[in-house]
Amino acid sequence: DFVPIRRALISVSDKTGIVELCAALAARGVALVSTGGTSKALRDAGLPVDDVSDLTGFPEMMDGRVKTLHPKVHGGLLADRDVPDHMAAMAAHDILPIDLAIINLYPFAATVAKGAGRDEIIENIDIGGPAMVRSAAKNHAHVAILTAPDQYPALLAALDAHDGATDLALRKSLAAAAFAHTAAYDAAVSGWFAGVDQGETFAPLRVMASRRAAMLRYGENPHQLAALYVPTGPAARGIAQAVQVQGKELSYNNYADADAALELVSEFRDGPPTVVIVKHANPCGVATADTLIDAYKAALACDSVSAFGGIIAVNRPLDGPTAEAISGIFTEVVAAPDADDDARAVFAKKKNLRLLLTGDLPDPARSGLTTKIIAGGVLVQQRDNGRVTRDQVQVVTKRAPTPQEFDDCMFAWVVAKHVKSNAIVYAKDGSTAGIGAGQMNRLESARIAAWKARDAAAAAHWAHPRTIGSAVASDAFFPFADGLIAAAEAGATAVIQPGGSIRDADVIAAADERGLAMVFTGMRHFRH
Ligand code: 93A
Repeated sequence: DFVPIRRALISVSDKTGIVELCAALAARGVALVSTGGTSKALRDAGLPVDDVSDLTGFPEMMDGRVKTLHPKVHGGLLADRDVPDHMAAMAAHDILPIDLAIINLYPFAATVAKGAGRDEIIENIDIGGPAMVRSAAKNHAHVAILTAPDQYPALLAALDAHDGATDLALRKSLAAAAFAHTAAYDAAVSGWFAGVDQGETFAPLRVMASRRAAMLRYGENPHQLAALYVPTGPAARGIAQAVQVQGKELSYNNYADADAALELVSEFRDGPPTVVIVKHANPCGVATADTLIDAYKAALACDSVSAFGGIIAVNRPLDGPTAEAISGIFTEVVAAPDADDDARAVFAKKKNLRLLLTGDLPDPARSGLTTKIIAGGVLVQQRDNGRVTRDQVQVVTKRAPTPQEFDDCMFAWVVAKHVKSNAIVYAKDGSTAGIGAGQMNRLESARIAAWKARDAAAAAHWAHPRTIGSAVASDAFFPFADGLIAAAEAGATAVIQPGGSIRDADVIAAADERGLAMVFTGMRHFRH
């Protein structure tokens, strides 16, 4: 089961850690054979290395398209050392055994992601690399295959443990990772071919490679197994890439809710300090203010009952006072671009609270795909990066919104995009006043949101619910006037909605009768 490493073939595009690894191998007396750019990197570092072209007797040719596709390479990787016939073939053709292959592939996904032209993308389809990866992985009984820098330490540890040899269990797990790597690679290539003619970038599919999977404690419920898969492409940035600074292990639901919170707060990436509190994938309070702590207080006031055990995302580095305020109630997760020392010290006292640092917030307008598994298939769509600017909305009532109403309309509209349909969001002075989520009809969402606003007012000892004088957003058109009338009865004075119902005239008339100002966006934001 133990294979001493005598000769390694190295051909890597991502040269991270390669010099250090090869230095360690050379120190153990391993002979190094390598392709052009990799050879140069090793030689520049003062390591002894043979060129693959000396091994094959052929120069690297055709712009590198043909450099390792040769029996001396594949024979050395594929020969079954236990089969006399294979050994005889090696001897007859002067083929040297290769015990270790270190290969990573041309950066196809990154080339697509950076917006390269067709020719450059095609040149970045690696052929020789995957062939070697597959040869070595197939022959894992005798050959170890490394396909990612994060695997290098495990190899060196095995060599230390087994007197310069690899063990079968390691080689087998590396082979599994290797085939996952080539499968993901080919999926990215085929996705590009499938999408390119429609002018679509399917690179964001960045198919998941299983070596980047992490098992979670369990799924949505304890009887469900679950894992987090992280795309291997370089462009990925989201909650899955956040750095956890402290706290318990993140659960499946934590990830889902933190994602919802981060996606929503990112909409305010370039806006004033903003805080989002999420429960069960829906925001229960969102607010903007001059300071983060004021934004937190306003967001909390929207629905302080639901905020218990909430997931919070903010669009500014966390400061001590805000962290202190957040610590006032039980909070599961806080996601922030960064946190200062004071904030970290405050949270350090809350051992269970997970603090996630995201770095710069993701671009809310970025393209990408979202998927939903249905029985027997997968639905794939472009992510909802639709945005409406002020000059794109159309006033449809006699009265136009006041500047404050307009601000609140735009704010409520962005929040509504992140609330499960049917979504109704009341907002006043840059914070949500009531959120109605996930109801099967729009009227109920409007009523629930108003009812929650009344509860919030009672809890905070306000004279009136904050829906009085608010703007209300509806994620899709009002099919009847009843939903709008319910919002007016709750005290809303301005409305933002897509429009487009066959009964728009009724809805506009109901708004005019009550002196409401209403704007149409022409864009809907269903979220299921
Ligand atoms: O163009 S290829 O498909 N043809 C080959 O024969 C080949 N052999 C290795 N690409 C090939 N490679 C790839 O070159 C490897 O997968 C690796 O990504 C890259 C390393 O090239 P260099 O050592 O010149 O930097």
